[in-house]
Amino acid sequence: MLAIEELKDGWMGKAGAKMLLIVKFDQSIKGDGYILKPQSIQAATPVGLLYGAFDYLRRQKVGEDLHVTSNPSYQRRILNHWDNLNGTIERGYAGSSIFWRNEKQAPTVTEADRKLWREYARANASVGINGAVLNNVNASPIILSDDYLNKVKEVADVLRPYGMRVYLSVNFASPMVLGKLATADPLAPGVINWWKDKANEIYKAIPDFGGFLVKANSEGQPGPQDYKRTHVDGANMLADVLQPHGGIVMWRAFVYSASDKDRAKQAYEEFMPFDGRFRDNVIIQVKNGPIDFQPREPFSPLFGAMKKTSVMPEFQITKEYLGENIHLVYLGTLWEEALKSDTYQQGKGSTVARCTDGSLYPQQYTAIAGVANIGLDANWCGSNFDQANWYAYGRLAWDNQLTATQIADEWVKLTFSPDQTTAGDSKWQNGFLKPVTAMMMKSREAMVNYEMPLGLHHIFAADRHYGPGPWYAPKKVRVDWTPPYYHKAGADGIGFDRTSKGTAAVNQYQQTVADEFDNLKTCPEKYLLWFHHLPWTYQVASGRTLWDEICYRYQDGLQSVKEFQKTWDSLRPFVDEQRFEEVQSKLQRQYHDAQVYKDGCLLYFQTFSKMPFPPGCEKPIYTLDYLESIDPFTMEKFPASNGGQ
Ligand code: BDP
Repeated sequence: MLAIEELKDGWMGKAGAKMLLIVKFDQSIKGDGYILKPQSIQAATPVGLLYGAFDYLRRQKVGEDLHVTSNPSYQRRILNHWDNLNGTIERGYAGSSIFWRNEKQAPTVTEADRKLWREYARANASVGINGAVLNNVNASPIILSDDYLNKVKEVADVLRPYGMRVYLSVNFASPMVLGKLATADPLAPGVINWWKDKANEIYKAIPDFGGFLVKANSEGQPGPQDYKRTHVDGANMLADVLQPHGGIVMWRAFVYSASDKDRAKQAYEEFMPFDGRFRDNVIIQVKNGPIDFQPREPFSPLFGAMKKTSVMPEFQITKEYLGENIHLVYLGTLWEEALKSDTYQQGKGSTVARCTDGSLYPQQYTAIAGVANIGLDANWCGSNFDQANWYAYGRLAWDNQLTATQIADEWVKLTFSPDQTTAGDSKWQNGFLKPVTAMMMKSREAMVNYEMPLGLHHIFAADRHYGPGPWYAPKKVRVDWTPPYYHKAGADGIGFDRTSKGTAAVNQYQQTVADEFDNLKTCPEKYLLWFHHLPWTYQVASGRTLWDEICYRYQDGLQSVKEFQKTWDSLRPFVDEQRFEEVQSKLQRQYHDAQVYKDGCLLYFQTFSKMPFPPGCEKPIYTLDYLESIDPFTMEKFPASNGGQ
């Protein structure tokens, strides 16, 4: 187990030679960065040495240059665990929580827990992740009770040697539930004192505690608005109590109300008026897209627009909307696309990455969050290929300029090549590495095509967010939780008009970007139906009608999964039987589901377009009646994922 302590006694590097480990500042080193040379690692901090040692090992194995200076893009590289205190995980597909289990009395800690947390911390340190929020954003106030804080301290003690800090999600009404106060009004002196005492108590036990993550006035969670106060009042109050201890508040911008207002516009409308009013130790945590972790979204207009407020991106590693632990979808490409999106807020090149890592706007703290996909499964993530997403998140959090291709290449080498020689062996490279990375690189686009191409979004059946449900619109469900609200399919066409003539969501972007999205001629086809409502006969770039193009995209997505199956089948000689079969059976299921998606969406949209399937688009094998009859909640044809193996 490589941890900071062990490095103190020296560390054996290449060919068993003792490495020179130097903790000394150098101008080229930033934060926990390091300088590698074949015989030495230099860092300004002990944890920097640890990261250097892991990078050294990685480079040795994948055969990369051992001369490098590497600095982190973000100071705080955090996992958000959506773990409930009863051990379940919101949107978790890899079994139960590694931190919590259903316990009637005070939560316990065993040696086995500590061992697992050490492995977890080590895996995180190996990719540079240095923080973990231990509980769900839909937070139980109980997390701040003495018993639970004792356990949080235990976790913090295990994670510390690996350079990781713990953070907690807090429930805004905690002073009422735990402290029995009559209010949680952030301006009430009693409430402020309650939080102060709580912060003192936490820092006494955990001196390097990272801070709070808050989901307030969102999806039924309590917040300052319950007392006619604002996000600024709430966030700054918590920031003030954490400030003397060096803690931060990550305040989420994921807010939208049950109204017929365009959901994509709401976070911007709610937060922009407060730009410049948050304390320096508040960071607004913004999901990459304006709605919710869809297979594809344009970037959130808040990036770069909040010029006087610290902002951090939130990615979702767990695949809530991308096939859970069943579909093979590599997210490196999605995050690279998000980070490289150009906001134009300070002219060309103002990418989301640069708007959040401190290089365009001064930020006292920089941070990035990924909603974890980790559980008690033997493979941690519920599927072999989902480990690649944990890995890719960590790598991008460390270096937001890396490419998805490079990360996939590294991961495949580190995960599947038996040794260094094999990684450099051309038979292995051509026979395994190339086809697998090609499949990973194509996988997200394939899913976009078979689920919701051309900018369509949120056409999932019910709250499970797995199967298709373009028709799903029960009267009792909030309209902005139903797919017809998003696709707006009708006799006149399909798509959400967010142009300047529609909801004008485009106007939340900087002018250059707003114009690009607003104009049909320049709007990237991948966002076409996100921003425009178009007739079925509209001619797209390929020269086809919109209807035909939609059909071909679904067909193409399905076809890609068939190819993934063929590719994987040909790789049997290179993989152990267990992993081979696990991936093979998941791909079979993915193909089945892609077929259901294609048939469900096309048959439903056809009831409006009234146009035939074009040549080359295979006829559906299911009927619309049958697909609509599947209970969207129990999802009998979409059984629960096999977490907890
Ligand atoms: C949505 C999830 C929900 C989360 C929410 C959030 O469906 O379970 O609680 O996001 O981010 O994607 O708070």
